[in-house]
Amino acid sequence: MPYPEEELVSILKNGGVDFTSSLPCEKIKFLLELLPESFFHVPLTREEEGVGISAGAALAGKRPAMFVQSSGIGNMVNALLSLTAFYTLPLSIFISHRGIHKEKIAAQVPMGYRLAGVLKGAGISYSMIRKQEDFGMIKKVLNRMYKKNMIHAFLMSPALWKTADPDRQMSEVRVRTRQHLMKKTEPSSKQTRSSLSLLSRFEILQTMAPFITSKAVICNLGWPAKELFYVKHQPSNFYMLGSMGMASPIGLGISLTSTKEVLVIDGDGSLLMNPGILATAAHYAPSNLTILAIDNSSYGSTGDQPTLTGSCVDLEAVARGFGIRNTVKVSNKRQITYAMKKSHPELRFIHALARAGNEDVPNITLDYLKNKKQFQRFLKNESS
Ligand SMILES: Cc1ncc(C[n+]2csc(CCOP(=O)(O)OP(=O)(O)O)c2C)c(N)n1
Repeated sequence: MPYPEEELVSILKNGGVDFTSSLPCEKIKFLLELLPESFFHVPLTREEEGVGISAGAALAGKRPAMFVQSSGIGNMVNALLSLTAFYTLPLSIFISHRGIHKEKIAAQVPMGYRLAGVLKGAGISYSMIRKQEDFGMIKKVLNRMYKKNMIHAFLMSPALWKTADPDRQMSEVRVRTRQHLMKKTEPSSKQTRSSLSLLSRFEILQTMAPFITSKAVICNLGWPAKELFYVKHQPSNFYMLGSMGMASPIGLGISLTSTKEVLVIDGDGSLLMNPGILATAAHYAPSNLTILAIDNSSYGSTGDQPTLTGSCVDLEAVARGFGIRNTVKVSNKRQITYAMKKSHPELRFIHALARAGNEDVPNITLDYLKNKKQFQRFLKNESS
């Protein structure tokens, strides 16, 4: 009996899908690993860009399919309506439907529960795929929607996947995908990552921890938040649980309205999703703001799928290009300690190179509304 991911890929091939793009969700990590070797596949930096890329491919006669998390639909709706639907172009969207089945991340619930309503409101047809037997209808729907130039969404329940099966290690496929991406372009920094023995995200957080006391710390969603909570919880830490790409915007908002020293701990995947924030931050250049990007060249929280910082993007150069003048690249404990200790008379961007991998730490036990309250209390007490 093939894994459901393998069966789905074969249905898509038979259904004529010939162009794919994706932005990861942990629940479909095994499915995502099959895409590059089965189809032409574009790894995305933001779900919305996939709508545009798919529209271009459809104009050129392709049958595009996208693979995204339910949260990503929120990033796509305008382009879906004013581009794909407006020009009657075909697009199938395979959605990892979060927030509805044994969900552990509370922030997935609001979008997950409203997803069907959002699609309905947008006039986008959809099918619920709750079990492997529901795969039977996919081919028929694909035939119809590609023929009629429609958008159709497939809402795939997490109940479909056996992600917890310990025998499932597709790391060879992942390594091949990463090597394929790496080959496309030379790394942009002179010193290649492979020549450095890099720290993990967890080790970087441990190194930084003594220097974040009493700072307003905005921590990126997913594994970074869990690791920071474990390494050093303090009432001035704000842990994101959702809204990927919003860590630096939240930090900028606080730095513009508070006298507190603000530290954003962002990730490469999240910054690539919303890089424009670096331009906005550079424009205001608040001296009380530090954006620290822990760049592990991967979407570490969803299964280590490679991001483009492993191939063509140098985030420090991006920050400089957007106008942030005070930037530094760090890749070992000494450099991190020095950067954290140093006073900074202007906005700064610290680019911390890291190796991939998460530390096995427990979930955050602090309720998110309590976290908000503690954090607001800290911000209110301007003198502390
Ligand atoms: C709009 C949206 N798309 C996808 C996701 C799923 N997701 C959660 S965390 C994450 C990876 C973040 O990667 P990065 O910023 O590089 O941080 P890392 O986990 O590697 O530390 C992804 C893709 C999401 N939460 N929201």
